[in-house]
Amino acid sequence: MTVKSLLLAAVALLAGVSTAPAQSQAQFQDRVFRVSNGVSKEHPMGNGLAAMGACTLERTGGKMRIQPYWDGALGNDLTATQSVRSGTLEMVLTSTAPLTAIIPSLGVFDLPFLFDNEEEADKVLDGKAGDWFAAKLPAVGAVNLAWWENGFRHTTNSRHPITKLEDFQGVKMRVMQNTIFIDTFKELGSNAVPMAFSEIYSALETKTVDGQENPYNNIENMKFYEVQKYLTLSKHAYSPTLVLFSKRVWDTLSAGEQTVLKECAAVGRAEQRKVNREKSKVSLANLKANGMTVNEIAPAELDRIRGKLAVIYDRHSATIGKEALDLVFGELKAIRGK
Ligand code: TF8
Repeated sequence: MTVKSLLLAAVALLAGVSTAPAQSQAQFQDRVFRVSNGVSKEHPMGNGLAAMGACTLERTGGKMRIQPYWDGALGNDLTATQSVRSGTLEMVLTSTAPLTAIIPSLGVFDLPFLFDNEEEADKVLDGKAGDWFAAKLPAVGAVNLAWWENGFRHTTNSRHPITKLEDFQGVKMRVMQNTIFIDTFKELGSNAVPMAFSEIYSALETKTVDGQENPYNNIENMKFYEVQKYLTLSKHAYSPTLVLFSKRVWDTLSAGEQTVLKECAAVGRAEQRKVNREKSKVSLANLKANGMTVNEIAPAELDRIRGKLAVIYDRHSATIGKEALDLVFGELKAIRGK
């Protein structure tokens, strides 16, 4: 290199540094990403998407917009996921459970009483286990931008308070379209009816089913309290939420755009989880205020229920696969120290 070319390179470098914001924004195109949600806009998913959207706007000089659609307007968890996979929709927020027919290993998260608390879920999902599951998605046409949460699930019904194992007997329960959930409620003696989320309210109203199970925020958000009298704090499962982006669309984005989406999905995650947890307590109080009778299950009864459901782990371990099970249980062991 001559002295002159060295000087030129140095000047270019300096110029590059000083004009960095303008230059880096040149890598962003005007883009609108539609996001499908099964819930309505007051749900903490809305807070998460608002934070994510503000982040993408700010980072791209107003070029990349996140446009949420609510109340299943673009489909339910499963159908919107199919649209994302085929590239006709950019994004979906979905629970993992409806996707186990596509990725069976995700079924590990449906095992009853897997997580004890949110800290465990966060550590597993934000660590190497979460990364391992996310790495399964591109092969089926999706990129997971981050793990958000639907949350711990509880049981409602219109027949009677569920305080013991026998109370599940004969109750017609709507469950997610997922073999582990179907099997779990059958094992408890309920009549498990798989159904899309958007159909629950009218199924409860017409008594096609007696009950359903979902996090408090969803029970309030969907106004299930209008058609359900009893809420049992069963905390029997935790639903992670995938922030899925269409792989077909993803591959048309610049590396810079992809980075912004991933980083802003993490910003959204912090907000979504925070609000979800705060709002959860408020929702429980609101459900009571709206006339629901709320009961806990005594620890000894909960042990009986857990004992009865141990068989679910055995029956589904082959489908979930040893690698996924070892990974998640290994992480949980490390977290719990036993
Ligand atoms: C269910 C799920 C759904 C959520 C929601 C659409 O019961 O919990 O409520 O995935 O975000 O189907």
